[in-house]
Amino acid sequence: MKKVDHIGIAVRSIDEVLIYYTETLGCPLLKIEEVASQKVKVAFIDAGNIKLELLEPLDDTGAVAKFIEKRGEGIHHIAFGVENIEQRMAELRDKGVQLLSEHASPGAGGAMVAFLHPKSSNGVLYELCEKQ
Ligand code: CMX
Repeated sequence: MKKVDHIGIAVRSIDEVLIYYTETLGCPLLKIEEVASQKVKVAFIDAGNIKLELLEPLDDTGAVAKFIEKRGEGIHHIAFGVENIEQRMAELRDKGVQLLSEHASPGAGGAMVAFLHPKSSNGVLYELCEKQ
């Protein structure tokens, strides 16, 4: 992996925390969108050499809602930018890494995404992210 694309941060309410990122920290808001397939609303923040992705649950059943319920708000995942996601997934699978899906699926910003199980990554949820 050569590039971290973004860091995902689970929050209860984007509306409530946005001013902290934009005004207090001085990092511009890039865009807000809903990713229905992941049951989240996301806000991308420009933090210079990297983006922060604020993740707000859309309901009580998604992965981020469960994360907040169990652990509270905080760093949720680290996303590597990759060029050929299906090939990367196959390479990692061959190396014994546990992936959370057979194939990549559409994520925020029109990217194709896939996740590595935190159990096979020392307790860290990693995302692979291929921009289209
Ligand atoms: N980072 C690190 N560990 C995590 C984690 C995270 N984000 N989320 C869950 N875990 C850990 C749990 O603490 C738990 O560990 P223990 O067994 O030691 O307690 C273990 O993983 C299993 O967790 P769980 O609470 O039982 O939750 P689930 O098994 O239902 O789901 C996971 C965990 C990672 C498989 C699920 O969250 C998932 O499929 N994630 C991928 C999709 C996703 O996260 N989407 C949201 C982001 C969308 C986006 O970026 O657009």
